[in-house]
Amino acid sequence: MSVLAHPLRKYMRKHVTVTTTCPGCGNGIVTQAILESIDELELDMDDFVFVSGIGCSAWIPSPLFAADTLHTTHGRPIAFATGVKLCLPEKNVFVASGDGDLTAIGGNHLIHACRRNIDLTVVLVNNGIYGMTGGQTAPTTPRGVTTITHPYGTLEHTFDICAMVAAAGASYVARWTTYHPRQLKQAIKKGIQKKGFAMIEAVSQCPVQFGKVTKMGNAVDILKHFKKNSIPIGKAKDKEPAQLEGKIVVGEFVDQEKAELASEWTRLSAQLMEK
Ligand SMILES: Cc1ncc(C[n+]2csc(CCOP(=O)(O)OP(=O)(O)O)c2C)c(N)n1
Ligand code: SF4
Ligand SMILES: [Mg+2]
Repeated sequence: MSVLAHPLRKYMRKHVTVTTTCPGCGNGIVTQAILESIDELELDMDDFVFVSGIGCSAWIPSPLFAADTLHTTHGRPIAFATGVKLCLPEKNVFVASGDGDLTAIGGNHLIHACRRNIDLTVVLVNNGIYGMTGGQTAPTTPRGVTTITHPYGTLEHTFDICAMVAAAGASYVARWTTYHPRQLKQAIKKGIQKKGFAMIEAVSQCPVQFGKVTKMGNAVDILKHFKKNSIPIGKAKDKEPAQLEGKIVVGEFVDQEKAELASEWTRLSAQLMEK
């Protein structure tokens, strides 16, 4: 009996045959969206450097992707990616990591990369929790949810990551959920093609930790929740904040052209060398 190969298997390292991901985790859908984007854009994995931090979502590119991958320390993928992009400006430098990694311990790196408008593509997997370490409160955990670090319910408000990244100056900002894999893929394709800082927030399901603490149930239940509660940005614009409570506003928030750090840096270096 012949075994059919997955059409995206060619983008994965041959010796990697197991995954750390739990059954039903949204990371599989995000992985597929990233690899399909590269496939449809007909780009070469050799032209990419993938960078991730620490967390379940940080396992998306590493060790799976057959490319240069940097699995860095918690909160620091954007700092590493910034260094890579400035040294190798011709590369597509791609960060995939979690909401805790990129908005808690790594929050400052995120906003300053937006401000600098360095040409990185960031897929920020927002599962609303610290998944890998057992379900602690993240800056994205809905207020009132009981977690292992907030046994009486978290009193903290959550970040609107897209609003924060847009305000910090990113060139491209979009949000989709794992219920919207095609739109997610299209946004990732635009993010890769954008010359500037691009952040795509992928709202994703962690049935094991988030599903447990919110009592939202399994992966299918959480996907149904995404389906029911997502609202396109065009419709959300006419609503009052109270009407958007608990809703996930999806779509493109920013798509603009502006001066980009790595190319400005390259231009300045060449100019100084001539003197
Ligand atoms: C300096 C440091 N602090 C804390 C940790 C423990 N730690 C590892 S991953 C993680 C949170 C991961 O959450 P997130 O980025 O949302 O990823 P997920 O597992 O949910 O995909 C934490 C707190 C660490 N590895 N290093
Ligand atoms: S703990 Fe959650 S985020 Fe981590 S692999 Fe399992 S389902 Fe995914
Ligand atoms: Mg998380």
